Amino acid sequence: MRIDVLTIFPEFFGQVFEFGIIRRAKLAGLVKINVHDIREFATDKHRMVDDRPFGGGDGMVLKPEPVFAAIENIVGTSEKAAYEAGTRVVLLTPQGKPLKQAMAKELADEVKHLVLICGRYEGVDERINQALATDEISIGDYVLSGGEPAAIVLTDSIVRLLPGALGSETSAVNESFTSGMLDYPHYTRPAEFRGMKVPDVLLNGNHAEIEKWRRNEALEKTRRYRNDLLVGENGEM
Ligand code: 6GU
Repeated sequence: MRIDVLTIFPEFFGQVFEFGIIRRAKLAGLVKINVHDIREFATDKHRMVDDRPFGGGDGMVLKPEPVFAAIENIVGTSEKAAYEAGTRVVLLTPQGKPLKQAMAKELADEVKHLVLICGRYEGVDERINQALATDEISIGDYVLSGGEPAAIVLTDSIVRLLPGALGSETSAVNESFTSGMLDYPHYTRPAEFRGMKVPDVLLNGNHAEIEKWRRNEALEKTRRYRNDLLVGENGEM
């Protein structure tokens, strides 16, 4: 997979893709990640990337010209009907479709070239959504100052699902959200730490009992914090 990130704050991405699973995936050649400064594609003498909103209002709006130029340079066309199969241009915006594990999985499975446009929270010119974006994604119901943290979250959620990224010792099959539930509690040594004991069931080697305990803990945790995962948004079971 190739991932190109378009941002007005390229330095924001510093070393975020240089650790753990993402770093390993890069070194294994599973993904190549490039970060581009939108300002580099501005052709006016002040290299403007944003401007005041038509109709008035607070804040600045991301201008279309440099973003169209960047997409033409990176994808080869700014006509989304002409994108190659396997190319997706995602606009990160709080107005987007909420990111879920199934979405990350679909992108990991289907996409060869992923372009992430980091919006700014005041807004992006609507012609960017209209003409360029194949998808608009939000990472949750809260406001960020810009799409940059969302681009990092989305990249992480996808890259770790690329075949080979997790290594043979771990697998995404049984994790939280893939199973539709939160994870069960984990413990490691020591068996007693500052008076807090590891549950006996985990120490007695009865794997059927351990599985049962884990399933029950996961269910309890999910019921307490994320009952919506069990009953759905509309209350169905
Ligand atoms: Cl993608 N962008 C911004 N600015 N805020 C967000 C978001 C994205 N997702 C959740 N909040």
